[in-house]
Amino acid sequence: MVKLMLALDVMDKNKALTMVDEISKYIDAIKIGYPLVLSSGLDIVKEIKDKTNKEVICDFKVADIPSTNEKIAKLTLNYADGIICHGFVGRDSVEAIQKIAKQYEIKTHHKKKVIMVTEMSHPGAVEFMQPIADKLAEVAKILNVDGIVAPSTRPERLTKIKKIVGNIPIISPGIGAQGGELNAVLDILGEDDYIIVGRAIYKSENPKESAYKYSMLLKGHNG
Ligand code: O7E
Repeated sequence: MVKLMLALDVMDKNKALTMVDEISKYIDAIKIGYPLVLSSGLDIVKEIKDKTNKEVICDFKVADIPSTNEKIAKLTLNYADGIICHGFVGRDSVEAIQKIAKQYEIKTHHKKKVIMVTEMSHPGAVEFMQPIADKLAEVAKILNVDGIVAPSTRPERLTKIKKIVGNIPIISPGIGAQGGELNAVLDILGEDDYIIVGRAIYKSENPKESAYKYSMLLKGHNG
């Protein structure tokens, strides 16, 4: 079954904690990015992990030289189950994060995922990212990363990128607020893949009901 990852981009710690209390039973994973960490501190990652016991992925879209990427990965993977990085900076930068992930896996006996962005979901991604996205997907395959990010806003590109990466799980944002059509995307994704939904849940009038609705649609589509 395609899984549901909540993009918890709220900028208030209490709101974030209340939100996950209410809806964590309807979601499979939680993505924490700069809006929440910069407003609440990195400790929020541990707090949410402890509270929900869900898969927690830090979306820091890491894009630096290998030695700086290593430092960011060390701080992040202490508590998070995974980290999202960019691939356009080159494979050595991604490998630096993979090295730290492996070390933490040995230390904690838990899987630590390294997820690489190929093509982003916003309109501007066609300018610079789309022309190199297939190549990035090929690199992701060679590096055998644990997941790649590809857009729900462009089903034809999602299809192409999925074909390139094969069995590497896809994590796909763009459903809801960005206009991506759930049914079109569910026809492409498989059981190891995720959709990311943010505003359509946390900004809706009733986040609990909205999360429940998405979880039912995913279940329904998968029979
Ligand atoms: O549009 P929303 O509110 O459903 O939120 C989508 C989330 O996915 C948000 O956190 C945004 O930063 C993220 N995202 C995209 O929207 N597009 C992308 O191409 C990539 C991401 C992302 O999360 O990258 C790492 C997975």
